Amino acid sequence: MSYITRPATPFLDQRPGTSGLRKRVDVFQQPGYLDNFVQALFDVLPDAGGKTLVVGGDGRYFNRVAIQIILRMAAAKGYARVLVGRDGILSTPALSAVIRRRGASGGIVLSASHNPGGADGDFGIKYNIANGGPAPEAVTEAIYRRSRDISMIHAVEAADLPLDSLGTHHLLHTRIEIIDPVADYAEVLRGLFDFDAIRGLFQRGFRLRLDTMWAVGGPYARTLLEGELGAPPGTVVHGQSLEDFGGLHPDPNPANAIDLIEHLRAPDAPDMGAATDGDADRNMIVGRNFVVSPSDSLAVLAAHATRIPGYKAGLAGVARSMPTSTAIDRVARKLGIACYETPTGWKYFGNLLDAGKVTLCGEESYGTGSDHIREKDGLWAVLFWLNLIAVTGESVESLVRSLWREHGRCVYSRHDYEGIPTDQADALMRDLRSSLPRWKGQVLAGEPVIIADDFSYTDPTDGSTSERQGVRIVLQGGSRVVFRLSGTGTQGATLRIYLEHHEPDPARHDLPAQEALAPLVAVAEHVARVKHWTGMSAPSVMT
Ligand code: VG1
Ligand code: CO
Repeated sequence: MSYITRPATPFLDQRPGTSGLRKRVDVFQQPGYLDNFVQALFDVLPDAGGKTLVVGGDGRYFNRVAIQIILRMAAAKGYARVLVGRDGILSTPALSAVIRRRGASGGIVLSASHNPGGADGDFGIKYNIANGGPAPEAVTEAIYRRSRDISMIHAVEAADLPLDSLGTHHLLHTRIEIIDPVADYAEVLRGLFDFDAIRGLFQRGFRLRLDTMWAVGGPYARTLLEGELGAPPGTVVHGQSLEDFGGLHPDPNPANAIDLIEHLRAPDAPDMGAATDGDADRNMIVGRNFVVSPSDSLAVLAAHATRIPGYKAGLAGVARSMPTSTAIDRVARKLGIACYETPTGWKYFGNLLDAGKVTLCGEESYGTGSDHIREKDGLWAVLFWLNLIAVTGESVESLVRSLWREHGRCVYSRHDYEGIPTDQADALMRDLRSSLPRWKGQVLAGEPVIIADDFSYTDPTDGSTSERQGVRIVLQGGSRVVFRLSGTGTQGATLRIYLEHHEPDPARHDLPAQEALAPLVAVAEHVARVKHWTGMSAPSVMT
């Protein structure tokens, strides 16, 4: 075994987006593409002597190839120890848990999360720092800058390591440990929830259907729910991790988890349904014939948190991404705690969590989490709901309806326009931004516009700022339309339009969301000329 150095030519498109670098698999398969990005990462990190790195992924196509490349490069970087999930598997929340519990200096997640997998799908890579959370923008930008002038790749020359059984190997001076991908994570969850209460729920015949969408959540859910919590076998469906996620789109929303929605609509529906995404950090919660909006889910969890052992001391504060509904703000006001509004992406929650300013946080995109790790966590959310149902005896639907009764309903929807030519999407945003001064004070949908701006965020802990994080049109009554371009897609651009309307009147809580939001859809079209710029007459996906 020896060190080798190879010349490299930069790829100029390696700027990480909302959550790491995501590209089509064939882009990652270009010789040197992954190596360059990893070298850029290692070049910006300090010396690795004596340090531990964690590596794992969601098991999608190219995961195993990527891990072998990374291990050979990590050895050249000089890590003392690299921890790898067996079979190269670590869900995003599990990786975060391993980093924190084992005192690692960071970790590499191989995942394109909710993006489709397989040879024709997407691949991705993300770096997490010592707190277990996604690297902040300053780090990802430094990696990008470095990637543009990479000239050398450093690796060791060695054969592939067997990843399929627990054990220890050496690559020159680096100790490679193949670890159980579930153990550390399971231990963290055991410390938060009342497992006896959840066990009792299943003993009383409670039925859950958890759809892990052929993705990495399966092994975690089976071990904990069917193994430890006594849920009957068959509770976890689509539980085998497949490299192509069965050809489906592992995004837990009503459009992609249609099979789950149908089961929860059936006459013999289970009591609760849930789904997790490609890397198991997202969750969708469904009651009998009742889909829970992610923003409402976050608010329900916050409202009842003190009934859960891990949160019985109360919440320090909460945080949501800007486009996420204000349901959580209303709960926070009642609890007398702070509610922070951050840009989209989990990386912005890390500092708030580290500083002890917030305990729970979430996003409208089916992401919820807490200070137990530094990533959103799909199975955590499912256990939180189960624990809540076990101690309150209420159903999913009644928990959400109580929230609405108390605070009004934040009717919410996201409209995505996918696959727009990038220059047209950019033109739409440019045009919209330049029109902003025009809207303030005008009456739209019968109400004056009180805010028309481009969201910018100053981190209260380190003062770093992030600008141009989404255009907001806010009406006097609090209704909002938000526009931003996705930072996780790999083909063309995706325009996301977020719509929120607060409805205090319980008699109107059952109006279909799209109907209640129609006036705001008209506002969106009026201010952004969506049809003109996208050439599309309707969104590709509405969630
Ligand atoms: C999307 C979501 C965002 C989420 C991100 C990563 O980003 O909107 O809320 O944090 O995906 O989630 P964007 O830029 O496409 O809107 V995951 O589970 O795909 O890592
Ligand atoms: Co994900």
